[in-house]
Parts: sequence; C-alpha cells; structure tokens
Amino acid sequence: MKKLPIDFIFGGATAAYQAEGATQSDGKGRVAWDTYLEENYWYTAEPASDFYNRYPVDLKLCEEFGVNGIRISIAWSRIFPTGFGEVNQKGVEYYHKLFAECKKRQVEPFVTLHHFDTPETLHSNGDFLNRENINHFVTYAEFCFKEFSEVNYWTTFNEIGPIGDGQYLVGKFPPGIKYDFAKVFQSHHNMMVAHARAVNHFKEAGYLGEIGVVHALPTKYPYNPNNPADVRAAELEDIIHNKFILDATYLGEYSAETMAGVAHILAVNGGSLDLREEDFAILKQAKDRNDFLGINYYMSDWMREFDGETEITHNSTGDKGGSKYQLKGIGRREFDVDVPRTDWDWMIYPKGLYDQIMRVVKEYPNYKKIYITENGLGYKDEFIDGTVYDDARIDYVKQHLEVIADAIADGANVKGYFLWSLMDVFSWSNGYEKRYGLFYVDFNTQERYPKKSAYWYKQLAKTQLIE
Ligand code: BGP
Repeated sequence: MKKLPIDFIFGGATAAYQAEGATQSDGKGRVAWDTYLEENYWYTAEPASDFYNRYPVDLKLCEEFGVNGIRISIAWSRIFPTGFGEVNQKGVEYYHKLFAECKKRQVEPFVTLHHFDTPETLHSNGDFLNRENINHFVTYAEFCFKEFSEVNYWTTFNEIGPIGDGQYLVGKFPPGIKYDFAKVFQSHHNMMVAHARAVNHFKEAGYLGEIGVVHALPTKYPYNPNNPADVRAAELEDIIHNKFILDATYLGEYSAETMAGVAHILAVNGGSLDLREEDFAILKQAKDRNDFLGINYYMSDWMREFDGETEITHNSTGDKGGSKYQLKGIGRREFDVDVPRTDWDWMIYPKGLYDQIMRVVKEYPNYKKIYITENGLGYKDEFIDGTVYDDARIDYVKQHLEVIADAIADGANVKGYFLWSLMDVFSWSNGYEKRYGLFYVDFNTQERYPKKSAYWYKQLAKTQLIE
C-alpha cells in the first residue's frame, strides 16, 4: 500500500463563479459569463452552491473531514466591479471574512486571482487580447497582495490554456470564437506576461508567502508511436495545450521547437502573433521566481495525423461518444483507445499524470514545487439514502494518488492534492448534472450531504495511506 508524506495537503478546490452564486449582490460587477450563459445555455451561475452565504458550512465540513487546504478564487468584479477604478468595499470585506473562517477551521486557503471570470467591461473590450487589460490585471493583483496579507499562497491564473482554447478554439467560452489559432496563442502569451508581471511585483515588493500559477496539463500521446506523423500530431497538440505556456513560465521564452510548431500551425491555419522583446524581458525576470506550479490533470489524449478541415464538437450533455476533435495540419483525437472514459468523453489515464509530472521535473528543472491543484471525476451522481455511493470517484482518486506517490518516490517535489471539487458546483459548459464534489449539494435546498468519497478522503487524510 502506498503512502503520501505526512505534511501533504489533502485539499478541495472551488472557484468563485462556480460556487458563490450572488452574482449581482453587494456591488459585484457583471462578468461575461453572466450574459453568455443566459443567452446560450440551459443554466446560470445563480445560485450555484451559494458559497457566498454558506462558506461557514463548507469550511466546517472541511474541518470535520480532514480537508486541510482549500482552493478559493477571488472574483475580480467583486473588488473592482468594472475591472479597475473604485474599490467595492463590500467585496473586500467578504473575502476577509472568508479567510478568517478558513483560519478558524484550520484550512489553508490557496487563493487564485482569476478563474475564468474577467469583468464584463474588460472582456467585451478584448479580454487579454487587449494589452491594456494586462495593466488592469496587475493593478488588481497588487491591490489584493497588499489588502489580503492573511493569504499565504497566491495563484495568478487558473488554466491559461483552457481559457484560450475555450474562448477562441472550441468556442464554448465567451466570446464563443472558433478555430482562431492566432488568438489562442496570443491570449496564452499575454496572460503569461500578466502572470509574470504580477510575480515580479510580488517578489520585488517583498511580500511574504508564495506565488505560482495553475496550468491544466493534459498529456498527449501518439496513437501509433511507430508512425512519425502520429508522433508529430501529439507534439503539436502538446505545444497548443502545454509546452507553449510551460516554456513561458519556466524558460521565459519559447524554445526553438515550440516556435517551429507554432509557425507550422499558423502557416496552415492563418494568423500572426505580436510577441515583443519587452515581454520576454518580463518573462525572463519571473521564470525562477515561481514558488510553485499547480497542475490540473483530468485526462490524456491519443493523437493521429490529420489534414482535413478543422472541426470540434463539444460534448456538453454527457452523452458518451458525442465528441469530435480534429485540427487541420495538426491532428485528431482518437477516442477508440483501450482506456476508460467518462460520459463527457474524458479519457481516464492516471499514468498520464505521472508522465506529466516527470516531464516538468525533467524539462523544467527550475520548477520548485508542484501541487496537483485539480483532479477528479465528473459523474452523474445518484443521490440515495441521503448520500452518494461514489465508488467510481474513489477509484479514480485512488489511482491518481498512487501515481503521485510514485512520482514523489522518483524524485518529484509534489506537496499536495486538491480534489475538484470540494462540494458540487456548476460546470462551465456542462451544467449541474456533472458533479465532482466530496459533498453532494441539493441545489434546491442548498443542503450538503457527505458522499462515500468524503469518508474515504477523511481516512486518507488521517493516515496518508492510499487504500
Ligand atoms: C477545470 C476548471 C474548473 C472545473 C474543471 C472541471 O478546467 O479549472 O473550473 O470546471 O475543469 O471541468 P468541467 O466543469 O468542464 O467538467
């Protein structure tokens, strides 16, 4: 039986927009998602899990179930309703109260500044494609570092990769643009510059505590490792989702291989990038200043060569087999692989997490520390006898923790794990049917019910034994 270190964090993850509700309360400014969900989806973020009011309940549950860390994000538009300018004191007070409650329950908050929720005024103005918004983000970050001195762990952004993909490739995040690769890379790059500027400020101002970034890193394998075209397809997909942002984080530049891949993708699909010398000076200054890397890992993909027209069909409803993903001159995902997958077509492959951790260790040796900041199983949970017998989730988490223990044994410095999600929350493009939590939320009454996995997690946190 495998064991995790005694000082390991057994956390749960949340995000402001997916948990808080109260989207228009106490002076909060609108975010692009408010309008986008109203216009395009069958659900909204109101009241979500009502974390805005029920955080004392959730933190009490953390204490009871041994959850000693929580990922929380600050909603930028609660602090600056239009993204900049006058501060909304009610928003500031809310987060002070939330962090005080964390302290009371001895749950360490890991605080993210941006988890997909740019204020609407800035989003409609180009979001991070507009360089002016980098300045606004940095001003917001500076304000938070100074104001919330009780926070020990800061994350600038959650998932720069999926933001660019969701907004400009898959088109399932506002503004819903599809297949625009130049916008994808430009968004990644500009957000990485914003990250680096925030990190540089944090370190130069001498704040106590740690700072890092959270990247989603799905591992990409060639469908046929003996076919060089499949190998290339996997490399190109990896550049889009992982390598470009990892290079920016830890090299402070894009390697020659990365840029060759980007040049190929843009030559086939059109578009050009605005990468400036001053950007690289900023990235270089920050590259050794990241105290930790957060890795969100849910799945791996198998790639085949592909030269036809780009087409992506996103499976929002959980009808297994509903996905299609093929990119011109890059590759296509092959779902017919001998590994299990969720109803949303996410391929379950724990070894992909091990490989991804070891890849960071090997290719970016200036990383200091890793937290697995999200991992979990989206499932159509059945609520029976006041609980959920979620053995599939326990099995999923167990298998992923085992490979984390292996990676630690092989020299990786992994210090904690945050299950996505602490309690059920809403899923951006999949609604409320896709549940992940340790605690079941009845979205009508907002009551919380521990699932079987919560009891399992409690035992794990107590003994560190993965059984
Ligand atoms: C990550 C996000 C989370 C969460 C999770 C599950 O990309 O950081 O916010 O939503 O994925 O994804 P989904 O809700 O699409 O199932």
